[in-house]
Amino acid sequence: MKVAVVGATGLVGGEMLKVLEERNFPITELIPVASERSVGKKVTFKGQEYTVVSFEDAIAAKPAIAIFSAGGSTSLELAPKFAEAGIFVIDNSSAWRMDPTKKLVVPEINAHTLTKEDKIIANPNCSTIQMVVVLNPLHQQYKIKRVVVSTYQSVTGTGKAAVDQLFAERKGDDSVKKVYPHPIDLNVLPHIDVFLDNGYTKEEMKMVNETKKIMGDDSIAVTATTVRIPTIGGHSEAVNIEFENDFDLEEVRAILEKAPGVVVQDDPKNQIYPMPLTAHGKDDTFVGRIRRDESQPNTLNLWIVADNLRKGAATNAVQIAEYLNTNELV
Ligand code: A2P
Ligand code: 11C
Repeated sequence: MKVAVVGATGLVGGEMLKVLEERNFPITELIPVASERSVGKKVTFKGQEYTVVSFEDAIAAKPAIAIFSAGGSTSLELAPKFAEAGIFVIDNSSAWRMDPTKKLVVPEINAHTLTKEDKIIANPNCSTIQMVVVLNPLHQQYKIKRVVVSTYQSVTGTGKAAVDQLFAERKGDDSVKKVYPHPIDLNVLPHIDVFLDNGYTKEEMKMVNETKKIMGDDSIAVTATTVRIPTIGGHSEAVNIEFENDFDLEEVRAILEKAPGVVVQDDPKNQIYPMPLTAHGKDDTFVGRIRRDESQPNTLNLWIVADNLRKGAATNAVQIAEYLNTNELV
């Protein structure tokens, strides 16, 4: 199968190439695409060099699937052009996520809703994906009423320039472009994406709205505070979940141990709990610190960590491509 990766020179694009290779996706030809300024550059895939081409050349090469991670405005402009040419687009930007005509897919939860007609498929925001893979199996059993989440997010979520800013600050080098309004090293910014009129950030509202759409239940109340911290390994989340029904902690643990894509790391006596350092480079979502909220009934606290470039972006997108392939939709 011919596969185009649009944004192949970016942080998520690079991770897409690694994940496609590691999971042995059946690619016959890789078509890397980036902006005009990168056309002619080389990217490496399965030990072979591929030349970056323009989007026009990519469409002319007729890939079956194009995985996009090139920002919202590029996606708004280019995804329809690929789709009109009959190419399935799996888009990692926020451009199409809340469009009622587009599916917002986390394969463990709702890939079964996909059809051959879904030519543009939206990949959710990283902080949403890792939360819903844990919430969904618990929702099936106990019905979630309300979720209160606080995040601790990696600078890799902002892109290459942010990683450069963090390491430059650490070395005392003031010459790099600043992508954050304040220093990020030795600091914590309660600010991810732009502020909206309601006082929340766009990242916070993505967690609210995308969760309801993916889980197919508008009754789930979600409130979020999203925070950038100086780490690169992945996003962490402290999540407080209130259910309609009471739960048994051992049963919660058993449900999560069986949940697809979820790994339980919960042995506090031996200092075992999820961390960005240990989640880095992994495809799974890690959950620990599983405990009852003793301040009110039917309420659980837990801690979720995943590599935001992996399950939060590239891995989820490649899993959607795998679903299209194994279910003969493509
Ligand atoms: P380029 O490297 O040529 O700028 P990141 O978020 O890590 O900065 O990556 C963004 C990715 O999106 C890069 O691969 C970037 O290419 C790509 N990109 C940006 N604008 C366009 C565009 N108009 N068409 C195709 N790819 C684009
Ligand atoms: C961050 N969650 O960590 C963002 C990055 O909507 O896909 C991904 C933005 C998105 O900054």
